[in-house]
Amino acid sequence: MKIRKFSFGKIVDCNSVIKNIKAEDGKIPYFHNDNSKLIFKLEKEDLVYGLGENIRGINKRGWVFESYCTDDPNHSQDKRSLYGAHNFLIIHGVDRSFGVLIDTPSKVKFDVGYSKNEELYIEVKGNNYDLYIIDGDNLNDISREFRALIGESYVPPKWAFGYQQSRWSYKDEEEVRTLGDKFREKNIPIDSIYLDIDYMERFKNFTVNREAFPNFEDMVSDMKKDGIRLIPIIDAGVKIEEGYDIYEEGVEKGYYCKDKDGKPFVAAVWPGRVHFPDFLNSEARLWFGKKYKWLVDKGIDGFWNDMNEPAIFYSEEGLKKAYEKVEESKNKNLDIYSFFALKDAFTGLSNSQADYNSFYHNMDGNIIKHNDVHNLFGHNMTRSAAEGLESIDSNKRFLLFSRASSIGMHRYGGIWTGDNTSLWEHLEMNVKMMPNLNMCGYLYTGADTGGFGGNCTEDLMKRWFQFSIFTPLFRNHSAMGTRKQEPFAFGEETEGTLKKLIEFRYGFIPYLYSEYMKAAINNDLMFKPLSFEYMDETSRGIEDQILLGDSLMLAPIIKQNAKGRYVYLPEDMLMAKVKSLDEINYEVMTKGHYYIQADIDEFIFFIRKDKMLVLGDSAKNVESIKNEELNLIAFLEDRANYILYDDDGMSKEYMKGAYNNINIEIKNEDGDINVNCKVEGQTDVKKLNITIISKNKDNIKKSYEF
Ligand code: MIG
Repeated sequence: MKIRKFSFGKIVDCNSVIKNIKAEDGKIPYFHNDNSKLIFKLEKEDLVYGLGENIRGINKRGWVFESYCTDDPNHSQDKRSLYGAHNFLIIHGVDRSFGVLIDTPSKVKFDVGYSKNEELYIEVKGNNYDLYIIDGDNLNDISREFRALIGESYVPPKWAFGYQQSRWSYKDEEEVRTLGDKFREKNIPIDSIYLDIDYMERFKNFTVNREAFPNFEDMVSDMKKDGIRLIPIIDAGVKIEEGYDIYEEGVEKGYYCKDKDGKPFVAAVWPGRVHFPDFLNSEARLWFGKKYKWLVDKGIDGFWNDMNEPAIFYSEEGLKKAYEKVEESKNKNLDIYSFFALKDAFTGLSNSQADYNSFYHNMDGNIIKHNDVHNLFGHNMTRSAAEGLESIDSNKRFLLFSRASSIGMHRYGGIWTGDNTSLWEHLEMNVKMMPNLNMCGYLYTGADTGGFGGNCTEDLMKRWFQFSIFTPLFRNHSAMGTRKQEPFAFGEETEGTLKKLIEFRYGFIPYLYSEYMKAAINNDLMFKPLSFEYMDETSRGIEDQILLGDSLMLAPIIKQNAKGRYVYLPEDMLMAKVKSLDEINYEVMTKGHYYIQADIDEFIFFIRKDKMLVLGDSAKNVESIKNEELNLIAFLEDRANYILYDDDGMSKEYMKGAYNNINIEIKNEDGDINVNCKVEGQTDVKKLNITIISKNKDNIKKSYEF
């Protein structure tokens, strides 16, 4: 048995796993347990992976984390929680490795060698959880088993792999249209532009501010004709306003979370006072989900769900107490304690435990205090959207991603990694987070490129682009009041570089999409730590180089003013040094340690031994990419194999096998190079231009026609 389950208490089904595994009695393997506390003795060499969206390294050792969906824009290393609650770990020892899922809706503490260096200590608040232990032959196997347990990852439409431009906010129709035109005039590829909260009428979900967007529908359709989709934001709070149909309907039907007296709970967020739809109630969830139709009918194909931790600026109760504190403090000589108590009465208003303890869900008849199921809220908001969209068009892939999440939400949508800042550390965090997000099922994910808060510099923007061109969600987003960071916001020279990087991204989509889809279908990782493929000690310790898909190793430059970087090659590899899609220099490198130069307008990545990369052309958007001719670069020693996946990119027919695979095999048989391609299904590809690069040999060019 690869997966074993043990149950403790348990109040609700978290919707995280899709397999029904019988809980065992008896001793838990690996752990010493004492009710809600699990203790595992760490060996010096053990690595601990997982915890999805989180601060610090790929290896989580040396810090304490708390799974508790939190709206905190300061993603600094001293924090314990971000927006997601991803309670999955892989412990990777020298002679034994295993996975652990703590399936619970409440707060979990993961002390990964923080209190005691050699101890992993897990504590579940409330002591209600299912513990799953996942064994496997190796790390890939463990990860795959776990992913099979939690179900297949969400698949977005193919256009969602294009470049996406966002800002809080492009505030009116003219600004949005002008922005789109600018990309087209400058021939910078783009697939979508985001609409942040100001497109709504006074921040009400499923409304449009008609003063700013008088011809919303025309704008959506004109821009879509030009290959640019508009992606509106949806927030978790529903504004309390007489005459607003959604507010009124929800109250009438009893679909909002309730306070202790059974009245709809009042919180305050952007629009001022709001109610929270009870996403944990199946009727309320479907009700809200179906509201997305209002925008779908206006031509909208994608959404981002925000503030669904849920974020609470303040509650009536909290504000009342703060005012009382003011009254009490008036005319007093405030000393260090009383002054800070006064200040904290306000700074502590947001996202307070008191508020999370003061409202209730009706989980299909079961009344539960919010804080006991806190981590399921964002998950179920996005599930609501996915179920609603499914009811609107069951065969269409919509773009959908969320800020808050927990294990299992990856079946409904992706996530973005929230309000980061324009800091080099946050680029580094973006790199390190990718493998752990993938392990927890989140494949469609990426960070706010360039940083959300703070002011981005030109060099950070370039380096960040050089990494984000590899992440499925490639979105440039920034906050109100910060320096503008569209590709043309910095001046011509930077614009030229960013444009080339976006063009590279479009050329990279055949490989990226192929790897994404195979990872989704086979429950594999797209981004992996080196240790998943290389067993040597050095590889186990590397955190700033990661594998992408079957063929590549990335080594992004993430330090300011760096003219290059150190790279470790666990085996011979083919380095690609890129200036643009048409200017890539390949060089075979022997295994070992290097310092590689790559100035600010260049980046590097590596093709692994006996592996290949497929590149296409750039285009103005994904749907206009013609993949009739593709370039294939192979680093060949003996024999290389690659499966190039493709499908219609818009429907769910791939689930029924409607996709095409080109099975490419290149063999070196005593100096004779043989290329073989087998096509499954119908491919648009007519020709492969193949470059075969081997150590100490001249490059060989071949073409293969279908
Ligand atoms: O922080 O809607 O993370 O992407 O631009 C304010 C405004 C609320 C938080 C999201 C951010 C978005 C912003 N929202």
